[in-house]
Amino acid sequence: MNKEIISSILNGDRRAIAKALTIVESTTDKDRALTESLISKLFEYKNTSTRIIGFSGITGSGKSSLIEEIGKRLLEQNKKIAVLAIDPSSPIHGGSILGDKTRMSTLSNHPDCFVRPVPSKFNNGGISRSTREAVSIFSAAKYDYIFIETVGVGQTEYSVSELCDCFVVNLLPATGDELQGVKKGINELADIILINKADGALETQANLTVNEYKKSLMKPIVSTSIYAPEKIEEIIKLIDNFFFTETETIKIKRELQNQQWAKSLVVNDLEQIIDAVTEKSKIANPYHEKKQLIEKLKKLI
Ligand SMILES: Nc1nc2c(ncn2[C@@H]2O[C@H](COP(=O)(O)OP(=O)(O)O)[C@@H](O)[C@H]2O)c(=O)[nH]1
Ligand SMILES: [Mg+2]
Repeated sequence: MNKEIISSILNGDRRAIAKALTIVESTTDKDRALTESLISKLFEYKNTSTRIIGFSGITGSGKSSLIEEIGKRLLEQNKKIAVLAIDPSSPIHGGSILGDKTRMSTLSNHPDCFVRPVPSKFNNGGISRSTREAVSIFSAAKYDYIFIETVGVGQTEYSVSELCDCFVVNLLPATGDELQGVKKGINELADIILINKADGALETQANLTVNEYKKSLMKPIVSTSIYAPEKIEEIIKLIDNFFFTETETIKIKRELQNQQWAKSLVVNDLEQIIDAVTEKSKIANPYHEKKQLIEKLKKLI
């Protein structure tokens, strides 16, 4: 079965891709084993020219709308696009996963584009446990761009930046006091910063925000609006430019990300073994029994 699904994915077959995504999201033992053989094989076919772009910002800042506009132009360049839309706030706001799909209606209905809402129950700090695996599937299927849309809430930004080549942070025009400072973390992590909704009444404020942030941020920063095609073009140019000038940085980033990924796989497996060992033991004194548990573990590994 695996051989068949692998060749179908390599040929870009949508049904095979959907099936593989379901397998990697599943937590059953059987699917975990399948995931391992599937992804380790697909990894050999990883397309190094696939651009992985993290897109973070608060809910309602216009991430999905911007990805739709950027994506539409990339489709005109005959690119294949995948969007992994992860929204940890969806259980609270309800229907925001559906919202993502409607905001990206062109992309959702285009044969060269695959929009995958990631159910929030799989989220861990805004990042799905299986996001790396999903990226590997789209990369092997020769998608040119993979957008990972997440809600930026502190820790999430670190997690997304560990998955992508280029990290875009989407902010809104700031007012008064907010202009004074921008989170240090954003400056460190972002590769490109957007101030969105620079239209109508907010346009002046957006431009002021850009100028103010430029004083303290050393990253490309532009105001943008989904209603301004030239601004969307500008974002695409910034992304292109990033990939042309930062080739070496991206290479190093990917090596570190693979190390991190391998580490998390080991941690996951170890955790399962540790669970099995501790669950079977009657623990009277945790400190006393720690050594014995470690001995048992050593035998198992
Ligand atoms: N005025 C204006 N509204 C926008 C812009 N981008 C998005 N919106 C609106 O902001 C709302 C939230 O957009 P959405 O893309 O769902 O935000 P997300 O939660 O960050 O994905 C929607 O009503 C959009 O139509 C923009 O550039 N200008
Ligand atoms: Mg969205």
